[in-house]
Amino acid sequence: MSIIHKVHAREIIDSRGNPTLEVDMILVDSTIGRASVPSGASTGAYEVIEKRDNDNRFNGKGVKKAVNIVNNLISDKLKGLNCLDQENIDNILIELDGTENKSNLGGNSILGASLACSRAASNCLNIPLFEYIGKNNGKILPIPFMNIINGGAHANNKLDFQELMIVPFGFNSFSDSLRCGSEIFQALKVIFTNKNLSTAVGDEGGFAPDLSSHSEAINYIIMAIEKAGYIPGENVSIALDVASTEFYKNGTYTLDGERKEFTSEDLIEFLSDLTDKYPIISIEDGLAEDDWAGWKKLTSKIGDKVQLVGDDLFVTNTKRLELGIKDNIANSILIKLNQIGTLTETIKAINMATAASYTSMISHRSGETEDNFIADLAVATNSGQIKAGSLSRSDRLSKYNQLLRIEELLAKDASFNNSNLFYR
Ligand code: 2PG
Ligand code: MG
Repeated sequence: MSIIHKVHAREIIDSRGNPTLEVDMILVDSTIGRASVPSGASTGAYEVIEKRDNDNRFNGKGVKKAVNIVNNLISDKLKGLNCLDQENIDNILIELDGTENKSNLGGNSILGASLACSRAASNCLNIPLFEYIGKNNGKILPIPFMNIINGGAHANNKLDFQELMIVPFGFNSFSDSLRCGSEIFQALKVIFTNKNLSTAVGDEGGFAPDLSSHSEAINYIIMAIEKAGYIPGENVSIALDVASTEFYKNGTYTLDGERKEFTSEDLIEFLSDLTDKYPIISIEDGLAEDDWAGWKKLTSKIGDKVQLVGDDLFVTNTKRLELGIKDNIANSILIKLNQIGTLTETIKAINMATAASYTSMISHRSGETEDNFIADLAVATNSGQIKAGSLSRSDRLSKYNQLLRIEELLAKDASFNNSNLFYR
């Protein structure tokens, strides 16, 4: 029943109009598990490597080579194995690739097969994915971190910070929290319309108007929270993804939006001031992936009151996370399946974080598909936090909508427990 018959991939199109991989794992009893692979814009240097064609199709971004690898090499290797043994399948994929950064088969080929395997397993057992992955222990619906103003590499405005998020934490259920997010999003739209600011959206479905500074953007968010009838800092807080690696060069952070060049110390001061002024509970990639000394200072300065999330810094990699934990760097890890390439390694990173009292936030990529795998992953691992973009665009809402279904399914067993959101 749970024996793999074949693995089949195809090239599909992602939310930015670029090709990506969709993989079907077909079992001998004809059960199919399907998964697709997301793709980042502000990718960290230490992420696994995507296999792209680099030819004349799709500006070089085609994934026919990856399709071929899945349909031949990977399919041949996995045929006859049991899809219920996820760790074994993932280890075989890792060995078959044989490189540290998965550049041989490509992180996308490997991840597609790995995720399709867990879907095939849950379909074959006829249980929901979150129950299968979480071995029935996943009960916590995550707090959504919703990116309602997009900047950086995700929009063509002047904001250097990539994401300004609302965090509706003070609610009894995920659905109430989502409703709050939606109401704030609509309030912000009215505010921008009245100010003659653009309400066109960026890659993650958040507004992307031209604003003159980060403070101005945050002030608009606060206005929207209040206009929607909520209380900033009481039940809705603010989170940032600075994505600072994007504007870090030769030891200098250049923030066009602030018309200034910052040293590491200047940026720490700037971020620290923002957290004094505004109800900011979480800052992701406040400093660049290679600025470990800066990270150490930032953590000792505000790490006891603000969640400091390592994205490009840790790249869902236990080796980098382990170094960070030893060095007291950050206090939280962003979890992206395609940064590391298999489900097993992803779960290990979450477990390592939890064991060290670091929080974990399950994350989408800026290039997404309709696949809502991360919603199930967030509940399965009781991570308690998810970031899946704004309140528009179906590639973003597919994750939040899946969480509504899971909440309904878990019914009274579901908890929307924000106890791991220490920093507020
Ligand atoms: C990030 C992500 C997702 P990207 O930096 O956290 O929001 O962006 O997928 O472009 O790396
Ligand atoms: Mg990030």
